Amino acid sequence: MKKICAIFLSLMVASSAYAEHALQAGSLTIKDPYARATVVAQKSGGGFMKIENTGAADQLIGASSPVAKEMQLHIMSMDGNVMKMRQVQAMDIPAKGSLELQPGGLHLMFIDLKGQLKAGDQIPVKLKFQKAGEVEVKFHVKDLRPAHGQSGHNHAKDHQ
Ligand SMILES: [Cu+2]
Repeated sequence: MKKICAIFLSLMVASSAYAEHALQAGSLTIKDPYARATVVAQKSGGGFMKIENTGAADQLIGASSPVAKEMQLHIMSMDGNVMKMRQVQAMDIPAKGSLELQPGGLHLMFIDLKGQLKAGDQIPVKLKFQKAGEVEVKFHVKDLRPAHGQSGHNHAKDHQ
């Protein structure tokens, strides 16, 4: 009996840890948008999500949020041994495919944050798609440890 309880409990924990929120916009489903919590005085931060597409190809072309002066689309890649990021004008969402923004890869960048992003906060972000138009989603702020092996990458520092 004890064992069954333990299993049940671990299932509950697992399911709440993975509880996703999602938002539908036409043929696009925006899944689990979240932002990395920032430290005091940090002026920029990263935003991530997964976008699934059941229809024709679309593009993510911009984003804005009242918490930041500006938001940019960024891509991160290795240049030799150095992790670098640069701005891109659009991110492709293939027809009947998906686009994933995640630490170490494509991401949204909050530039000139007006305040600290604290774990548990929900921040409104307006996403702009080429075809689906503007969609407002809530990014959940999460306290993330530095991604494995990427301790050298520091958004705050990179953008100074
Ligand atoms: Cu960035």
